[in-house]
Amino acid sequence: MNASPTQTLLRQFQTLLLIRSCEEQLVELNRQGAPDTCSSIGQEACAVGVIDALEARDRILTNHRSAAHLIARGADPKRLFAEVLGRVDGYCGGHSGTLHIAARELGVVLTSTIVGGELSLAPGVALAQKMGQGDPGAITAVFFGDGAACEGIFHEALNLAAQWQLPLLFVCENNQWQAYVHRLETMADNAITAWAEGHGIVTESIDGNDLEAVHAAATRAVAAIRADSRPRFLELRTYRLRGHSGQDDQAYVDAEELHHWQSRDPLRRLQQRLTEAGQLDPNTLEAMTREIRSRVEEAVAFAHASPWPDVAALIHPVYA
Ligand SMILES: Cc1ncc(C[n+]2csc(CCOP(=O)(O)OP(=O)(O)O)c2C)c(N)n1
Ligand SMILES: [Mg+2]
Repeated sequence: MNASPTQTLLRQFQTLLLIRSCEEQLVELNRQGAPDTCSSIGQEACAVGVIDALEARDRILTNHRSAAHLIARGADPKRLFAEVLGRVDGYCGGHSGTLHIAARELGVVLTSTIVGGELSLAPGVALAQKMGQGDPGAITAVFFGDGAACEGIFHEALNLAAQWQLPLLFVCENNQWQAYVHRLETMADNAITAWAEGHGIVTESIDGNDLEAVHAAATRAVAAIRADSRPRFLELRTYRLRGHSGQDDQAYVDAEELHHWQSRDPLRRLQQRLTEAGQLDPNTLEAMTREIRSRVEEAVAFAHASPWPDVAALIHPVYA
């Protein structure tokens, strides 16, 4: 039986909460000595809105803020945390840490910590699909940041995708920051979509903190790609509410700008919308939060209990 629109929205809200809770826990694990992570706190609606518009047959490439994309795709927090802690039960057997996770079973081909690395490989994955690899009609989605859009590889990827008519969805999470540099120091305000349109690609620029708007735009783009096997481009305007990585104190961030975006927090907005529509009451919210908290605690315990990889096996899946 198909889920009702309300059930779908509640499930999506729950995924936003799970992502937020997992990422806050990863920051805490880092504070306790685990490897550093780049969280996407404030950007969760981008991950859930787009990934919910994809199908299991589709492929995903992402960047250093991949935890949200992985969880939106159904990653098990236990295996995600085990990977971050370098344990055998992680998605890559503990070989990748936080910044390189690939998960074949989820169709996540790559997490690239080389900024723009995901853009260099995504046209190849989409070309393979076009040439008959994988399931018929499948497409590729590539997530990247506004900083990656300032690199030359961005234009190479757009050019090939347009010229070869690749089934590729470009998703730029424009979170206003490029590590410690504000994006307006490196690009004109509305440069991103103009650049993509210069390559002849149809674009949409969306409020990336509005889950329903992101999901609707992604659904339109995915349907269009499947119909004509041409790329589409989404710019999702959002904000990195936390620092670039784990323990960054954001001392360089303009307080007024941060407050402005905090008031547009995608979780609070969807919570308010559901509450006002009578679809979410405080008891349900509390039960959801409690369940997610215990899932995250179980995941931490699981990861800590998972064994370290055998040293002799460390070089096995290494090809270069
Ligand atoms: C090729 C390359 N240059 C520089 C870095 C260092 N670096 C890591 S993340 C980052 C910022 C990237 O900004 P953006 O693409 O907007 O992604 P965001 O971090 O905002 O999600 C930089 C410069 C890197 N990892 N790779
Ligand atoms: Mg950015």
